Amino acid sequence: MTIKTHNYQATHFVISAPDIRHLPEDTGIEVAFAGRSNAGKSSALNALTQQKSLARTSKTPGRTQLINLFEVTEGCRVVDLPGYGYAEVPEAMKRKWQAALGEYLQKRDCLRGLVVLMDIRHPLKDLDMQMIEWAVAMQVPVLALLTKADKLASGARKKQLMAVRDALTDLSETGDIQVEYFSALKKIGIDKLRLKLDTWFSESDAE
Ligand SMILES: Nc1nc2c(ncn2[C@@H]2O[C@H](COP(=O)(O)OP(=O)(O)OP(=O)(O)O)[C@@H](O)[C@H]2O)c(=O)[nH]1
Ligand SMILES: [Mg+2]
Repeated sequence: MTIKTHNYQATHFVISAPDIRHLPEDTGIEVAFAGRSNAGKSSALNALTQQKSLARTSKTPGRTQLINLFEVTEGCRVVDLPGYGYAEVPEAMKRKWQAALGEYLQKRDCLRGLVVLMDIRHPLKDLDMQMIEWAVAMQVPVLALLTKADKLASGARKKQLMAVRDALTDLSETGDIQVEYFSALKKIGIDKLRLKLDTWFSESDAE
């Protein structure tokens, strides 16, 4: 398989959708960014695309409540999913966007890779595990990014990476899971993210 390099800087916004019925046709390839509220999904997308405000970031968790879809190149899209697990939002609102998230993950056929973002200081919460287990069950490959790595000194950072890899060893036997650390702020791990996306976009091209 040859891996095609994509120009992520050319990524542009397509649509914000409340649910999958409002998304464009389910063809081509999509890679979704999922994670708890405030984990750094939108920041990672901006770092990837070298655009300051392609995806909206916020200090207030729960900012991204819609499925935000961006096109890298024709047929290759990245998706900023609503954050999960934030307690301080009204119950009805939480249910609505959690439902949109679940529906996207289960029904969107063109989903070919899942980037699960977790704050390096608080990784592998219940909902993160559920997300990764779900992806393994659906045979969707996972790139787990330990975000805000700049918040830890390099020793602690490596230790945390090893601990997360260790905790995912069993799941890695059945699933395709890679774990790396990442910082949108200090631009750490962006090459690995880019390479993974290039791989996923190329693999599906060949089908
Ligand atoms: N220090 C540091 N802070 C970061 C990094 N990435 C994101 N942040 C901060 O973390 C907060 C949340 O970032 P977002 O990218 O908005 O997080 P999100 O996962 O999209 O959040 P929701 O849209 O609410 O689900 C913001 O205040 C960011 O500035 C990073 O690499 N380092
Ligand atoms: Mg966001």
